[in-house]
Amino acid sequence: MLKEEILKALRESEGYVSGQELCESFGVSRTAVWKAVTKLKEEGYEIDSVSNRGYRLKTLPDVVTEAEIGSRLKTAVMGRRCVCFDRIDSTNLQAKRLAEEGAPHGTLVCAGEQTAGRGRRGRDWSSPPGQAIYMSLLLRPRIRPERASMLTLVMGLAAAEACNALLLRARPGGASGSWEGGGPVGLKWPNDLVLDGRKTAGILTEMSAEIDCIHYVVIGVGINVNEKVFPEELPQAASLFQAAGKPLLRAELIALCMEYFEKYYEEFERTEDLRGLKAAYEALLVNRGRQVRVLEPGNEHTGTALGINDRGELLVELSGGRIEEVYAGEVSVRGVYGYV
Ligand code: BT5
Repeated sequence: MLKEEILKALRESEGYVSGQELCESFGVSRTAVWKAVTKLKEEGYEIDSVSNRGYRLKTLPDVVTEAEIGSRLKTAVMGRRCVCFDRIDSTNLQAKRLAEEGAPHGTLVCAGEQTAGRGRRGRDWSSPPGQAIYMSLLLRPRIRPERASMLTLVMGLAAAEACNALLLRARPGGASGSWEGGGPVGLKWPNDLVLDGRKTAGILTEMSAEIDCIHYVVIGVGINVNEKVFPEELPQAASLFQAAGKPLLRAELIALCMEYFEKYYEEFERTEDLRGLKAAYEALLVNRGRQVRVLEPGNEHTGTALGINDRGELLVELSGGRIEEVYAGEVSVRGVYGYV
């Protein structure tokens, strides 16, 4: 889309970009360029236009719009169709509505605020405006329904890697280095991203299926990005801002999530399990080597988390040495001393 291409060109250039240059690179008229720039201004971008010099982007606003995300995407499929809302009940609900209307594999729904953000099993997801990411990705995987829960882990890994990549860029010295031990954002099996022992993101995967065939899967991700403080009722929440010490651009993180997810999803599709991603997942698994409480209804017990198997089940060593495979659907896992 022209608007996205122009936004990208302006963002990537140091100074002014002439209207002529934009016309030539995209093979369009001056009027078309002018119209696209006007639309960008209407969306809140501050763009200087100076005759004889051209256009210049004055600031990089933290907006979650189709143009902002589209201009940053490097994927072939994931997020290529993208719909953004200032406010919606829940991006998962909206993605499901779009799915019922036939929206394609890879459709991404984002919102600036959710009025009915949801966690798992009817819990709430706190979704105030302007600071966090609320997004849902629609997939139409050709896999057996019982394998779909692994997609939560694929997204968890992708989102954690994306957060770590963004935090690396935010460090003095930028993205040239690398994190020791994977990065500050880890994974708490099965669906949380964790920073300093607190929850920085959660994932809710939902599915419409028949017994032997999936209609669609919606993977919802909520990431706390720029919150400086959290309300009292969320003592175990953390934001990426708290780690970076400065505000981050949500659209940049959304695009990174799509990029990592596309890569990992291809790997998952190849084997229809997690054998190719297990090592990367375990490298970020904060439960690893720790005592965990397995909250199985009617059978609470403790053990040591060892890692995951190819199906994404948590391997827990019990006191007698027996290794239990914990399936996410049945139980919750908590640290013995707290949330992790
Ligand atoms: C989750 O549930 O962690 C899944 C959250 C998924 C949210 C996304 S946002 C986009 C998409 N649209 C939706 O409507 N949902 C998805 P669960 O493991 O059940 O954790 C929920 C619990 O986390 C709550 O009971 C709170 O204790 C806590 N919580 C709620 N909001 C939080 C926040 N913003 N940050 C950290 N913790 C939070």
